[in-house]
Amino acid sequence: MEGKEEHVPLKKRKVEQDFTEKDFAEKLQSFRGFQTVKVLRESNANKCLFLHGKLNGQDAVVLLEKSPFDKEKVDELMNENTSLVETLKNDIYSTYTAFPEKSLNAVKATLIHPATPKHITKYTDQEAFVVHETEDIYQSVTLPYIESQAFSIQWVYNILEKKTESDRIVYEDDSPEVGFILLPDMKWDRKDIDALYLQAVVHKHGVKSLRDLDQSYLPLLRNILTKGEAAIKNKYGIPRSKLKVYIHYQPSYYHFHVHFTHVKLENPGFEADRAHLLSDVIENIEMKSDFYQHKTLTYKVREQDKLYQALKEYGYFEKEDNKS
Ligand code: M7G
Repeated sequence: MEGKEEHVPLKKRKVEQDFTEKDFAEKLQSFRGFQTVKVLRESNANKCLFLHGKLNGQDAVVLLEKSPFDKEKVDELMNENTSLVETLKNDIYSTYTAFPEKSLNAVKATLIHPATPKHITKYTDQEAFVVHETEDIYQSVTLPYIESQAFSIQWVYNILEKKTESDRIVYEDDSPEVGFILLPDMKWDRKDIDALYLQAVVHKHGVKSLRDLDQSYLPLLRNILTKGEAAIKNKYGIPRSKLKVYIHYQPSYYHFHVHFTHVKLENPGFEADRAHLLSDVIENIEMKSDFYQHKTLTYKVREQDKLYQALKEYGYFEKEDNKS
């Protein structure tokens, strides 16, 4: 693999001794003196490489991400300055390795320095596990875990009480039973319409997740879907057919909320094993009121998630892996 070949010599390279603290304090001009300790994560799909290294004797984390193409610069890309090396030719098909000029070929680099052990863990690839959460596992492990955790959701209450982000509200239905606040998600820059990402946070307290939903919540769910979509069409001109409206299970916080994203947004949150389309959820409950109390729900946990620890202590993985 090309990427790997490029990075091996880095590890072997000798640290340059003439790099002083003063040089670093002034401005980092290159990675001269950077000594790679470990590749923390590599993703071909996301075209990124996260490294732990030493810089100036201290721990550093470097996040390297290949930049997306800029469609405004197509003319600069498609000319004689981009050299080609042919890698395959077959009839009318040919492939090349293309070398565009430097400015069109940038890599975004984020440096955390000095990095703490927490930073190193945060960017380390963690082992993932698939959980088939039955009704019984939910009652025995997940529910007690949710109830025992003091999740900090002050930021949610701040939104609902209009203490923060009130100037960003796109739409509000203030009914305590079926009402919600629709506002931009923190992940959205609020500029790129193709990356639109809004969140509906319900006024009603006590609805933890998908697991709690039954037919008594149908008015709430239908209200969010129809009024949320209408508000987005009204404000941004984006129709239903361009929107993904879904709920995460497991969510990262247990106050009921719904995600609205543009169909073009390839966000990692919309994973087949975590996103449940709101329209499907409504239909499932219409067919069977207690569908989500009984349904086995499948999702992924990572080894440093507290839920992973709780499942492990319960012996879930041992039983699961002995089934096959
Ligand atoms: P989730 O489905 O619980 O989990 O979504 P995820 O974070 O793994 O997707 C929570 C959503 O809340 C995420 O999309 C966050 O970006 C968003 N979010 C988190 N915080 C702390 C804030 C905040 O303070 N303001 C806003 N507007 N969104 C937030």
